[in-house]
Amino acid sequence: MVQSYHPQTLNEIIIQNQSAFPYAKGELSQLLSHIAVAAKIVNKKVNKAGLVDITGAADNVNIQGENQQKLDVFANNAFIQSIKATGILGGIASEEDDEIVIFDDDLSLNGKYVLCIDPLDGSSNIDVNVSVGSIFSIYRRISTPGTKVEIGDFLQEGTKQVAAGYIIYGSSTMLVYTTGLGTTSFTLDPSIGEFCLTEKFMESPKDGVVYSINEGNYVKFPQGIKDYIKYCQEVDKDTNRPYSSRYIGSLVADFHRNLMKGGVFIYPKTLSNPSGKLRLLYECNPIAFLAEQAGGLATDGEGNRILEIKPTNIHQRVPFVVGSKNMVLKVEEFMKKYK
Ligand code: P6P
Repeated sequence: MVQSYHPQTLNEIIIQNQSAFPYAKGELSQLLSHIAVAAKIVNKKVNKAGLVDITGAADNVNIQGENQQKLDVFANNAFIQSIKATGILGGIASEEDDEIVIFDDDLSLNGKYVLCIDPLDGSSNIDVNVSVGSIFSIYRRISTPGTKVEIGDFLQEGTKQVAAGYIIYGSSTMLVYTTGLGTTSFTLDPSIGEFCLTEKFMESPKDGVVYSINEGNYVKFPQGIKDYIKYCQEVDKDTNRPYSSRYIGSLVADFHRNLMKGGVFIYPKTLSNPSGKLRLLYECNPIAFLAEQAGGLATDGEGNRILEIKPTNIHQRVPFVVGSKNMVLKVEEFMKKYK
């Protein structure tokens, strides 16, 4: 008897869910499908990075003052071109573009959504073959359809996201997304070119034994963070301490491991960077949405829920504490002592 292989694909799951989505009428499903197409295009390049002349800097610098890696530029173009083709999106705020990218063709002017994206997060790891990722966040526009989207369409609180997700280009390529109905993961099956369902309604462990932070910045951390790191390193059999320190330097990879196994990721404010490093619109908000949908928490380390922060500019940075609920609460406990 020949076994039939029919995995549930991303498109099937999106369509199943779209009926539960108040105003999708298929547009959101199309948007997510086009994001998946762009992800497959990026995946193909990322997997060959060492073989073709695509690694290394693209000898220009982005607004963050960071060397744009060639794959950054390629990934940015891949997502913009693939998503613009849908005519559903009015524009994009990207880590790689100083200003919002407005689509002014007739179809896109009536687009109901806008996208915030980090097309290739952790790109400095590309040359050393460490997992990198793409992170996206989708909002309904609040400006009048039929006109060009405006900056206000992008500066909405994270609670207004209609969908968010990431692709992790690792030992396997996975897409993890949410539309507010739980966090769902898919794994790319290269033999059929489809993202196939891996896990529905992911539940992040409430506790974990991994803390992720760049301890190279230790001397610049707030005292509460220093105290928390020492807490993680103290011996306490009842609470499985000392914990393990795991830090890849690629947000998507660090977050994905902690989402699956439990753990807390911390990129706090420091003396030199009082707003931290990570960007609210296209790193912290989408990751926070996914974390909360999986039972986790995401704050700025000072009791403010990431998703409730009102953005003031598209490249705004915020301090970021995200992951297992009880571990985020413990970080907050230490930080509160010095509030
Ligand atoms: P640091 C990558 O540049 C990134 O934006 C995240 O992916 C990652 O978590 C963080 O920066 C790493 O920053 O300062 O520890 O190298």
